[in-house]
Amino acid sequence: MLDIQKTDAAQPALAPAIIRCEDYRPPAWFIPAIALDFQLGLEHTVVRSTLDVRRSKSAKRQEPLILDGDGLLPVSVKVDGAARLDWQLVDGNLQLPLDGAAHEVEITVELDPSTNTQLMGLYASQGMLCTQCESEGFRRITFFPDRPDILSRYSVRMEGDKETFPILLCNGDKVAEGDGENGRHWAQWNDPWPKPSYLFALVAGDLVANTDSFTTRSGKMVELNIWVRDGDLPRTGHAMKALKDSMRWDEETYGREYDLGLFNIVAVSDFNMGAMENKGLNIFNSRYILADPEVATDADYDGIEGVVAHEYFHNWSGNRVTCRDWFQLSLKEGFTVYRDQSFSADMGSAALKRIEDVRILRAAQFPEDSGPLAHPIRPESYQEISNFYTATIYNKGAEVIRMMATLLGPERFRKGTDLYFDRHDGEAATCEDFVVAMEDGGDIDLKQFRSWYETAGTPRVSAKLSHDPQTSTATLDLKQTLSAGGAPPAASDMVIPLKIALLDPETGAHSGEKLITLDQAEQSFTFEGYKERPVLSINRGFSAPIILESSRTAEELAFLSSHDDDPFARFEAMQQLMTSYLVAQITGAPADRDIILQAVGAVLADETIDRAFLAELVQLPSEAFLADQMAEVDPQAIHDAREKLRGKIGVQFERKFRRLYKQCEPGEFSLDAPARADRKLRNVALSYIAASQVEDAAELAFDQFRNANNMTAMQGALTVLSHMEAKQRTWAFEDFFKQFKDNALVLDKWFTLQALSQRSDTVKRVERLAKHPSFTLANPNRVRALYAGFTSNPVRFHDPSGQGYQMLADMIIALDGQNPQTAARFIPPLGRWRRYEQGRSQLMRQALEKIAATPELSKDVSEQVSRSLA
Ligand code: B3K
Ligand code: ZN
Repeated sequence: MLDIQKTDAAQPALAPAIIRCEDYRPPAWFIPAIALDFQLGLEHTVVRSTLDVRRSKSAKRQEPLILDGDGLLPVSVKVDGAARLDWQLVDGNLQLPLDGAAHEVEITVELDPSTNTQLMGLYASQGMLCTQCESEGFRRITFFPDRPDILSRYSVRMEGDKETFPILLCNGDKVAEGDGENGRHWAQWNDPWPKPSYLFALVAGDLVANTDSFTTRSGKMVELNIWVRDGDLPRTGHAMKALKDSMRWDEETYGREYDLGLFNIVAVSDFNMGAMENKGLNIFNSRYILADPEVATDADYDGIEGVVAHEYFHNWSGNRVTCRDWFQLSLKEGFTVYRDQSFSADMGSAALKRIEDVRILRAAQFPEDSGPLAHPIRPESYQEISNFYTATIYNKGAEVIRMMATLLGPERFRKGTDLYFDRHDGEAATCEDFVVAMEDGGDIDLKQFRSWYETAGTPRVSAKLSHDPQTSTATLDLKQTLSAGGAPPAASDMVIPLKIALLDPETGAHSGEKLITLDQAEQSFTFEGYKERPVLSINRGFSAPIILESSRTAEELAFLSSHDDDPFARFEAMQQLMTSYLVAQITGAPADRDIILQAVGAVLADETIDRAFLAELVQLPSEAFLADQMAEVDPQAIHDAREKLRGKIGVQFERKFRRLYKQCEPGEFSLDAPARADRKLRNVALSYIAASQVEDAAELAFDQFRNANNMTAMQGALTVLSHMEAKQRTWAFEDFFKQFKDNALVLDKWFTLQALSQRSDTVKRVERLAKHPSFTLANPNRVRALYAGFTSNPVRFHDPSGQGYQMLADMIIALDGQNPQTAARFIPPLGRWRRYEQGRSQLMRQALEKIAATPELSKDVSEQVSRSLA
C-alpha cells in the first residue's frame, strides 16, 4: 500500500532551483546495468525496472540512493528481492537508504501515456507509443539517476497487444520475441553499448518499414529501417538515401563506423523538436522523414538530408562520446551541427549551404546574443535545461568548432577529432576535453580561444584598410568590442580567425587568400606589394561569427558583388550594400539607390552565374536582419523601406525577370542541382515581377500554382499570392486546403503561408485560423506552423495595436498547461521588447507581464519570462 505522506508527485513545485555548472559532483551511485520490463498499453503501461546499483568508491557511506522521478509513484520497491517501505519521495525523487556497496533495486510504476501531453517520457501519438527522454524525460518513465554521466547497459522486454502494437522496437538488437496470452506478444532487446538514460527509446505501433542495408568499410552489414504509417512508405526514399550517404561520409571524413547490426528510424507526428538520436533507434518528427515532390519543397528535402545526417552523426558525437552534464550540451550539439553542415556542403553546393547557415545564425542566434536570453555556448546556470536547446548552443557552437577547424587546417583538425574520439570513447566528456584534444592533435595552444566557450555576445570587428602608394603597402587596422544582452560594448580580445583577400581594383584578381588571427583589442596587419589600393574582401566564408563594420565604400561593395571569387563574400557584399542603403532610408540619412540598381543589374546580366546563386544575390536582407541593425526598431518603417526598394528593383528589371521566369520553366521533376536552381530563381523572379505591381502578377502566380508539379513551385506561387488582395489568392488557398487537408505536413504550410502574409488583416486571420477545426495545440508542428510563422512576420506580428502580442501571450498561457517545452519556445519574440520603439515596447512588456502573472506557470515558461523581464 502507498503511504500518502510519502508522495508529493501531485503537489505544486517550489520556486525552481538554479542548477550551476560549478556545482557538478560525480555520482554517488553508478548503475552499470538496468533491465526494464514494459507491459504496454495506450492508457495503462506498467514499467518494472531492475537496477544494478553500485556505490561509488569516492562516495560517503551514508549517502542514500537518490533516483530522479517526475510525476511518478512507486507501486512497489524491492531491494535484493525483499519489499521495502522505507523509501521517501522528495521533490518527486525517490530516496532509498542502502547499506551495502552493491544492490539490486527493483521498482514498479504505472503510467498513462495517453494523458502525457508534454510529449516527454512515454507518450501516445496517433495510436502508437513512443518516447522522448532527452534531457530529463527518462525520469517520467521510471525512477533513475537521470543524468548523462551514468552509463548503463540496457536490456528491455516489452509486451503489448499484437493488433494495436504489431511492431515493438527498442535500442540495440532484438534478441528474442514471442507470442504471449490474450493476443499479446513480446520482444526482448539488448543494447550492448552502455548509454545514458537520455538515449533510451521505445516504440510500439502499427508501422511499416522501408528496409535497406549498408555495408560498413570493415565489411559489416547493417540492416536499415525507416518505420512509418502504411500510406507514407513511398515518401521515405530521400531519408534512406540521406542515411546511407551519412554513414559513408562519416567513415570517409571522420573515420567513424556504425557499431550495431541494426539502425532503426521511426517517424512520429507529435514531436517537440526535429528528431532524436536514441542509440540505434532514432525517433523523428515526420516532417524530417517524409518527402515526395508533390508534398515537399526543395528546402524540405534539404532539411531531411541535414537532420537525418545530424542524428546519425550523433552516434559518435553524442552517443559513443557523450556529455558529462548538460552544461556541456554544445560538446555534442555544436560539433554535430558542424558535422552535418559540412556533410550537406559536400552533398550539394558548399557556397549555398554557407549562405544558408549564416542566414540561420543571424536570424536566430545573433538576436539571442543581443537580448535578455544571451548565454555562452557553455552556460553557467539554468533552471530548465530544455530552454537551453538554443541557436547559441547549436549554431554558434558549430561556428566555434568551425573556427578551430580553420585555425588547425583539415589534417590537424582530423588528428584532433581522432584523438577526441579515441580518448573519450565510452565516456561522458566535457567541452574542455574536446579543446584539449584539439590542442594535442593540432599541436596548437587554444588557451585564449577558450573564451568562446565562456562569453556571451557577438564580437563586433571594425576593419579599416589604408594604402601607402609610396611603400606599396596596404595596412588593415582591426578593432574588436563585445557586448552581450544589450549591455554597452567593451573592448575584447576574442581569438577571431579572419580569411581575407586583397583584390586588384580593376580585375578583382588577388594573390591568394590569407588567414589572419585577430586576438587583441586592436591590431594592424601590413601587406606588401600593392602599388594600387586594393579592395578588401574580409571574413570570407564567414570564417568568424562576428558583426563586421568595415569602412568600405558603396563602390567597393558593388565591385565585390560582381568580382569577389569567394561566393559568401560576394553575397555578403551585396547584402551589405543593400543593408546600408535601407538603414539610411529608415533613419532618414542620405543614400544612393542607383548603385544598388547597377549592382543588381550587373549580376542579372552575368550569364556565368549559377542560377541558384543568382537567386541569393538579388534577394534583399530580411526585415528581421534589418531590425537587428537599428538602435530602435520600427517594424513598419523597415517594411516600407524594404518594399519600396523591392518594388523599384522589380520595375527596373521587370523584363529581365520575365525572361528569367520563362527560361527557368520546369521540365520533368528532378532533384538535381540545375533543376533546383531553376525552381529557386523562378520563384524569386515571380516575386520581383509581383513587386513591380504589374497587372498580370496575380494571374501569373495563379497559373504557376495551378500548373505546378512540385511543392516548391506551388509554395512559391502561394507566397506571392498570400500578400495580395486578388481573387486568385482566395481560389488558390481554398484549392490548396481541399487538395491537402488530409496531409498534416502540407496543411502546416497552409497555416504558415497565411500567417506570413503581409496583408494588413493578417492578425485577424491568424486569430481565426487558431479557431479553425484543423488547428490544435496538441500537435507542436501545427502550433509552430501558425505561431512561428506569425512571429517571423515582423510587420504583422508587431501590429501597433499590440493584438499580435496578446494573441501570442494567450496561446503561450494555454499551451503551457499542456506542453511547457514548446510553449517556452515562443517567449523570445516578446523577450526582445527593449529593442522596439516605445509604443510597441510597452505592449510587448505588458504581454510578458500577463504571462508572468499567470498562476502555476511551468518551470520552462517562468524561467524564460523572468529572464526576459529582468
Ligand atoms: N538531441 C536532440 C534534441 C533534444 C531536445 C530536448 N529538449 C536532437 C538533436 O539535437 O539532435
Ligand atoms: Zn543534435
